[in-house]
Amino acid sequence: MAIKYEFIKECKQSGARLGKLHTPHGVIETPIFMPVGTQATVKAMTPEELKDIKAQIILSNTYHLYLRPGHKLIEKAGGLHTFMNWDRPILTDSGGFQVFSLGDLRKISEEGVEFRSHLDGSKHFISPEKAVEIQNSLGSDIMMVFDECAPYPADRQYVKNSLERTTRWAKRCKEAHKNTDKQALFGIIQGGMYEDLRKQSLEELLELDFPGYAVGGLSVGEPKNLMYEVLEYTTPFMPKDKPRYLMGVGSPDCLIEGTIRGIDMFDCVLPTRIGRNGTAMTSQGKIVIKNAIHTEAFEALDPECGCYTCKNYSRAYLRHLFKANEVLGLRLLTNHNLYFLLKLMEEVRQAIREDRLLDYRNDFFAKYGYDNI
Ligand code: PRF
Ligand code: ZN
Repeated sequence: MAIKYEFIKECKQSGARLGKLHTPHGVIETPIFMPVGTQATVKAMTPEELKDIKAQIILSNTYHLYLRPGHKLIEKAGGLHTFMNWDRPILTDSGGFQVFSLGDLRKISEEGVEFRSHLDGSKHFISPEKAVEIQNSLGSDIMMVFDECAPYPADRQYVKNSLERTTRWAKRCKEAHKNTDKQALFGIIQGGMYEDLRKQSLEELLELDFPGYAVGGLSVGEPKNLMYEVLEYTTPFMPKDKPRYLMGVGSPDCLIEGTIRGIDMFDCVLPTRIGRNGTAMTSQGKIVIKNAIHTEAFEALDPECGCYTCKNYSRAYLRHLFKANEVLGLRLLTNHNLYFLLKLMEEVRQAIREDRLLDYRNDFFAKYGYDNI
């Protein structure tokens, strides 16, 4: 077994879970936020900087690395950890979600997905077996099955067919996966916004006995309350002794609400993406650094933040960097946003430890503003 989930306790106030995930590259404290390093780099951050802000695990993408530089090259380099100089855990997404996002550029069949590269238009085919082969070459600690994420909205029959195919693909992924002692393969629950279909998906996947389960197909354009509802009727049936991962979700409110509903792992491009375009998440809500109001603001981005950016630079300086298109500006905002979310999750874990996560949530939203980003 590549990984082991150690359940520590449940928050008496909220039911949220505190745990530890043991992986071949170290232990992760859960609930956790995973910064996204799509192309074998968390944009604008060195691995040392990621360690300084206490990132415990990062996510990377099968689809992108397969197209460029190619998984065989990364295998030759000694695997993704060595290639990118990151010695902590890595989770790779299967490419399913990225390929399905290509729209007209792809064709789905039972065998797999044929698609054209977003880089040069060349033709490719990814099957469940291929997605596993690529992830085996990359050597990630946690691999994801090749799934189909249904769009929102989608009718029941479409979602049912799609989840049933996802189950068949999950089975093929499991059969193709040989490196089970070094790499854990997680199943992905689909089923859209239909309660019975979520249950069906989970039951089918449980029979395949994966070491961890993700909830996919959420944060695809549905209202947040609908996403919370889906979690409420899905997570109670997920195994208590295995990690639960909510894919592609990472706004502060969703991290807290997801944790309250029993999720252990999250990932999202949000903090890094908005950081690069000049938006900061702070304890008082979001700040758009280019706004004129910050021209002469010589105070920190977030007076309550202990990150490198907030300890050393003013809003006025950061605004200047963004106005002048200086690369340091986006490095500093990325650093701050990731620190902010990682710190938020540390506080969430502490609140679970002390059985006060609902109080923590209410205090957080009173200051941050609910649904602010
Ligand atoms: N499947 C996979 N990756 C994902 C998703 C999914 O459903 C989502 C949904 N928000 C994000 N990333 N494989
Ligand atoms: Zn900061």
